[in-house]
Amino acid sequence: MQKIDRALLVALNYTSDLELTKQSIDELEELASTLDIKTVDKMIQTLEAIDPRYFIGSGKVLEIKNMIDILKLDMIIFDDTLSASQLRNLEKALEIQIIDRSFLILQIFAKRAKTHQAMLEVSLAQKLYMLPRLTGMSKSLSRQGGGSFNAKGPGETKLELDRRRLTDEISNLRYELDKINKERLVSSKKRISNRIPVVSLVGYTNAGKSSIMNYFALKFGTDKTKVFEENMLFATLDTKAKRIQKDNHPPFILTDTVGFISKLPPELISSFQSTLSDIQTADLILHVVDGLNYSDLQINLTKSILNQLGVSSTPRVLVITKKDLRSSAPAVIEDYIYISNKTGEGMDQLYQAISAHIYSDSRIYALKIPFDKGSIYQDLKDTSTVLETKYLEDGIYVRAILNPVKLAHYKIYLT
Ligand SMILES: Nc1nc2c(ncn2[C@@H]2O[C@H](COP(=O)(O)OP(=O)(O)OP(=O)(O)O)[C@@H](O)[C@H]2O)c(=O)[nH]1
Ligand SMILES: [Mg+2]
Repeated sequence: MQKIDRALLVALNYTSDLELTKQSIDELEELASTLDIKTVDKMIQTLEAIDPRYFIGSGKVLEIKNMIDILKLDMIIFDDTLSASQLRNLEKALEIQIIDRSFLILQIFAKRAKTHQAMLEVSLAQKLYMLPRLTGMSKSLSRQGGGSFNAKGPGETKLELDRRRLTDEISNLRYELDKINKERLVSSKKRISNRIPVVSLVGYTNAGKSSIMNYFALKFGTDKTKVFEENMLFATLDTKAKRIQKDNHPPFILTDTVGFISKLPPELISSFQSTLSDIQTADLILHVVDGLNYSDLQINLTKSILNQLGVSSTPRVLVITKKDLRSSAPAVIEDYIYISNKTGEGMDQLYQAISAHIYSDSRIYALKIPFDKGSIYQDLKDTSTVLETKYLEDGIYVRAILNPVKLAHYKIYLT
C-alpha cells in the first residue's frame, strides 16, 4: 500500500485581502489531495512583503520546525512559487521536503497527460521549472521512489541531470513541439480554406467546458463520442475539435482545451503553446465560468491569460454553467448566458448567441443553380442555412442565408 504523505500548507497574505489568500490555500489543499497528499494543517502568515530568505518570516520557520514531529509531517507545501535560494534555505532549516504550488500543479499535469503531445508539453514545463532551481535543488524536487512523487514518464526528474543536459533536453522538446505545431497550422489552414468558423471553449479548470462540448456533440455533432469530463482539476489536457451543425444551420468547429488555475506556472503557458494556439485562431471565444464555485478572481484570471495569449480582440461570450445547482443567478456585472449542461437549460440561447456572433454578416439571398452544378447545392446545404429549395425547369432555386465569403463565391448564381 502506498504511504499517504502528510503535509502542512503555508500561504503568505501580503495582498491585504485575507479572503483571497484563504480561497487560494483551500484550492492548494484540493490540488494536494489530487496527488493523494493529506493536508494536516494550514497556516497563513500576514506580512507586508515576501521575506527573500525564507519566503515567510524566520520566526515562522522556527514555529514550523517545532510542528514537524508533532504533526508527523512529510512535507511543507507553499502556496506561491519559491525561488531557488528560498527552497534551499527552507530545506536546510527545516530538513524536510519543501514543495511549492507550481511544482504541485506540474505534478498533476504530469499525472494527467495521456497523449504524446501533452506528455511533451508537460515534460518541457517541468524542465523549464527545474532549470533555474538546479543549484538550489536537492532532495525535494528530485525525489525518486515512494511517496506521492513516485515519478514516472513525464514526471521524472533526475538528480543527476546537470544544467547542460537539461538545456539540451529543453531544446529537443521545443523542436518536437514545433513540429507538432507546424502540422497543426497546416490543418487549421485547411479549416480556414473550408471557411468553417472556430468557436473555442476556455476557462478555469472544472468550469464545465468539456461538458458543453459533449452536450453539443451529442445533439448536433458528426462525432458523438464523449470527451472526458469529470469533477476533478485538470480533467482535460489536450485539445479536441468537433464539428457541430444543427439542422438547417451553418456549421462551426467547437474546440475544447486545457483549463486554467490561479498562479498557473508560467512555464506551463509557454510549453502548452501549441495546445493553446487553437484559442488564438478562434473566431469566437466562449469564456466558461463555474456557476457553483465562481469568483471574480477566477473570471479575471481567465481574462488575464487570454490577454497574455494576445486574443483580447477576439469576440467573447461569457457562459455561466451549473444553473441546475443554484437557486439564484450569480451576481456578475457583465452580460452572460446562464446554462445547465445537465438539464439543457439555456443551451438554445447559447447556440443562438454563437450563430449570431460567427454569422453576423450573413443575409438571405436567392440563387438559381444549374442542374450540372449539383455539388454547389450540396455545399450550400453543408455550410449555410438553406431556407427553401424548388426544382425549376432550368435549375434549382434556393433561398439561403449566406455569409460574405459564400456570397462572393456564388455571386454569379444570384437571381
Ligand atoms: N450539475 C451540473 N454539473 C455540471 C455542469 N457542467 C459541468 N458539470 C460537472 O462539472 C464537472 C466538471 O466539468 P468538465 O466539463 O469536466 O469541466 P472542464 O471545464 O472541462 O474542466 P477541465 O477539463 O478540468 O478544465 C463534471 O463533473 C461535470 O459533470 C452543469 O451545468 N450542471
Ligand atoms: Mg475539460
